[in-house]
Amino acid sequence: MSDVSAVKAALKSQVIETPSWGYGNSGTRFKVFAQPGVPRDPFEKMEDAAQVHAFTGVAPKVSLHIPWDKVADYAALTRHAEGLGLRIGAINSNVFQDDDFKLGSVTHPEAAVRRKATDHLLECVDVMDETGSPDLKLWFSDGTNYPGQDDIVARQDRLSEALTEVYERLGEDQRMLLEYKLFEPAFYTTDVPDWGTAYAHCLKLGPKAQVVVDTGHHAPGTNIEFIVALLLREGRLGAFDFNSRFYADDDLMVGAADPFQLFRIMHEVVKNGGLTSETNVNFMLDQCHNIEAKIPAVIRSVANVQEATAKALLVDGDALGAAQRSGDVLASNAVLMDAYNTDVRPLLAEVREEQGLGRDPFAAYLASGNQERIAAARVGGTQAGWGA
Ligand code: AOS
Ligand code: ZN
Ligand code: ZN
Repeated sequence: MSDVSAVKAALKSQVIETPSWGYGNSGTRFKVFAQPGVPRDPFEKMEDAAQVHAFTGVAPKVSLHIPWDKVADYAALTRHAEGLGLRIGAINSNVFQDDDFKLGSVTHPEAAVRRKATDHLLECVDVMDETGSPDLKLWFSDGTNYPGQDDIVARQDRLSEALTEVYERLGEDQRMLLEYKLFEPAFYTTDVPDWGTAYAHCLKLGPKAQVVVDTGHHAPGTNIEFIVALLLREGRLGAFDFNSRFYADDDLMVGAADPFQLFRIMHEVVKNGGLTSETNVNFMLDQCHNIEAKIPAVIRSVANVQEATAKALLVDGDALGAAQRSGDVLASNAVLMDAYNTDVRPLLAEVREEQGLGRDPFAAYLASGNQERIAAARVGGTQAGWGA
């Protein structure tokens, strides 16, 4: 796309969904470092998400995680979010923090445990009804640690049964987003380890089931943009869980470890129609800010996605197509690299100015005094955190 006004319009209409858990305390299994000013409940998490939206203009949606964001009155939480200019995004289920799920949740060998897990997923659909959320996001920690521990195919059958029951419960405008992850917490087999397994289940379920690509959930060296291109071609790319990784599921800020990979992913998204509202790809962040301040880290992440998107939008599609058709390997690669090497920060600064925002959302937030304000105001109570 070389028409600058079209590039700007595309950037203004992009929506990036932020995760409620990104605003809470988080850490590794070694230590959670508490930070001042962290939200004490889901209502305060909405206030922090609203700050990100206020300074970036492209983050009006927030993913919830049940039960971490369990409240007595979801209508009140939704009203609170709407009052702040937000809407509720994906509802993330949690079938990984209960003793009963030691050997699995929906794939557990015992029917009673599978029932409990499926009931939780159905409860998440109830929350969707109450909040107006369109997306049910499913991630299963299910798997085994030792060869012979359980029957691989029987576990797939149990998974399929549960997914079918939940799929049938979905309303007209609700969809199921199935996430895969190579390993962890299971170390030998994982029941949804890769896009192929997720895709096979989605195909069987029907058109309202789509795959989530969490960028941190692959083996090193995996060509993630190929997966993205293929899922888009099949109409089954439902969402991203953006983050970056150096080693495993690091959940670091998106674009921090490998901005070139993020660009390559966004190039496939742009080229294959993934930015359009018809395709309806949900651009979510799934990150934990263990040592850095949370709101500015989310702002930085949103800006990183915007920068990759802007570069992808600047790829000269005509020149690329011509070079590819003529078999000119170096010229086609050069077209892509020209876009990647463009400094898009001035363009994004203009876009923000046109939206009535500060040119640099990160600096504008730091200058706003909000960080000091919440640190002083949110004293007492229990700070919300990953897993709380
Ligand atoms: C876990 O590794 C996944 O990335 C899930 O998306 C998970 O539900 C999310 O990280 C919140 O815990
Ligand atoms: Zn994820
Ligand atoms: Zn993850």
